[in-house]
Amino acid sequence: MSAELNKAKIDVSLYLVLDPDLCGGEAAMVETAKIAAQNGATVVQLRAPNWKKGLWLQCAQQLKAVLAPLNVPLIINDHVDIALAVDADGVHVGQSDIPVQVVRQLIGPNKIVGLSTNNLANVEQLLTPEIANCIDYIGVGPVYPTSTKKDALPVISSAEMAAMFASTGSLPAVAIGGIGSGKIAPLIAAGADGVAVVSAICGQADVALATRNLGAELQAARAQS
Ligand code: TZP
Ligand code: MG
Repeated sequence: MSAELNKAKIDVSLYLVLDPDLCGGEAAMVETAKIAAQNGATVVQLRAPNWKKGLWLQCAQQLKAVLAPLNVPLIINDHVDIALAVDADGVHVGQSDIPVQVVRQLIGPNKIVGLSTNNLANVEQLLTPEIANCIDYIGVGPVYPTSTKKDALPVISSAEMAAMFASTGSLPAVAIGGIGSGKIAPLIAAGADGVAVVSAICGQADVALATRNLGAELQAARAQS
């Protein structure tokens, strides 16, 4: 499968990464995902680094039930077994997780595989056909300081970020880290295909409004660049 074909598999425009603590618990998190998906989020990832697998499975099932009717893909962070168990749309891994070739082998050709990158070398390593054909999009971050991920890597400089986006070819690239109101335009100008957010949606008093505002800012940034 070529990277060109992969491109159609996911719209990374407004990518919500869930955080159960920021959302205020599991039930509130599922509701947050639903409202965000109804108001413009184009993809939702379940990410819960501290959870036991039982809770992962239970919540992933609930998320699948609310997101599938809205045609918004559900991506599972790290855990291929959970993704397979609930027939999720894909898996997202980091540089030190299961290699993307193995994820692809396990999850099959039709699911979405995403990979986090933090520097130009990470992106350049993906450009061999063997690896590029295993992934459908990359995350690029952190692009701004964030307090949501305690072990976040160093913030990527504007110059390196632009070089990373320029190197991805047709592979969709979504920026992540510290993105909120007023922060989107420079990322789109630098070449990002979309923005991934946690705290700009999770825990917001009005999730629908927060999501719509981010979507409007994204559209405005695209119109300008
Ligand atoms: N990966 C890199 S930064 C980050 C993740 C999961 C957290 C982003 O959270 P926020 O609240 O959007 O800054
Ligand atoms: Mg990971």
